[in-house]
Amino acid sequence: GAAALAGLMTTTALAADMTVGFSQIGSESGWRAAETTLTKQQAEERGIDLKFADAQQKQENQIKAIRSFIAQGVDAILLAPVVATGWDQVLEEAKEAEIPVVLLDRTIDAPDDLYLTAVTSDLVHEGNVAGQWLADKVGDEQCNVVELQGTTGSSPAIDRKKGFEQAIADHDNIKIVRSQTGDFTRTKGKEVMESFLKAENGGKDICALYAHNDDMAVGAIQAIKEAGLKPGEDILVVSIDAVPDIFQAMANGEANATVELTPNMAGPAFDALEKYKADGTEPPKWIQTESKLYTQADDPMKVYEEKKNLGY
Ligand code: GZL
Repeated sequence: GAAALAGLMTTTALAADMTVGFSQIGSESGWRAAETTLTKQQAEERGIDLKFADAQQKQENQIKAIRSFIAQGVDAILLAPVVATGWDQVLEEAKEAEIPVVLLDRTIDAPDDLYLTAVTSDLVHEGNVAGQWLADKVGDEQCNVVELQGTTGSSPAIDRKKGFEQAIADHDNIKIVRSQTGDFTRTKGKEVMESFLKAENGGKDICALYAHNDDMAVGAIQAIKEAGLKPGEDILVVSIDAVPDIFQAMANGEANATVELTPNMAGPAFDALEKYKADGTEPPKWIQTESKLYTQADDPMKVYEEKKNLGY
């Protein structure tokens, strides 16, 4: 009768109107901004009520946001964890409240019963692909590398460093001579690259830059040009993310290679959450996204145009 129909309607409406709290790191890079755009688009398309909180890259703000989502009684939480440690307490509180947490694009050092799943690329593999590209490029020539690390203590900074070092381990001619964090931003990437150039004979002793993301590489390219050197030639440039601007740089001959990271982490995350909510299916603890190497040989301006339609 009418009561049953009303009940059915309510259930259907409830399932469609999942409320999800999203604790986002900030907008430190073009990639992160695209991830936010796509997450909001996906929520809109799926009729998910998204509560968005930007932490300005501060863990304490992320913890506050998670506590607020718990107080609001959201159905699920998305967390892009700025660093890998310090989450156990607040994730225990979410577990107590029976609110599933899905990690986006970074992992954490915590028991895996504290989150439903992690949607990330293989961050070690990305570093590996970057290191392997450089090894293939320089052959047996001596190559002193400077490294711009991501945010200190974040899983991408730790894993991308590890992967790169693995790839160059048996190439004695390739050496990382300077390594410092540029916090994934253009500004800091430029600043730190300026100090590397000064410290390395005006950059003449630097063969290559490995940046943990394209934004730091783009900042560094500016610094290399201001030092009177040719990025992409005098100093090879390899980085990760595959944001549009790195393809512009490749087209200009100022960058050489990048490893693609998809900004669409929310699609797999929402799929897993909807299924979990509908029938309790537990997803695997890791949902891995694909990585792909792009070089100057891959028609950079065509890729630039394609990327422009992808939330960037
Ligand atoms: C990696 C992601 C990184 C991007 C950067 O999965 O966490 O954070 O590579 C962003 O652009 O700052």
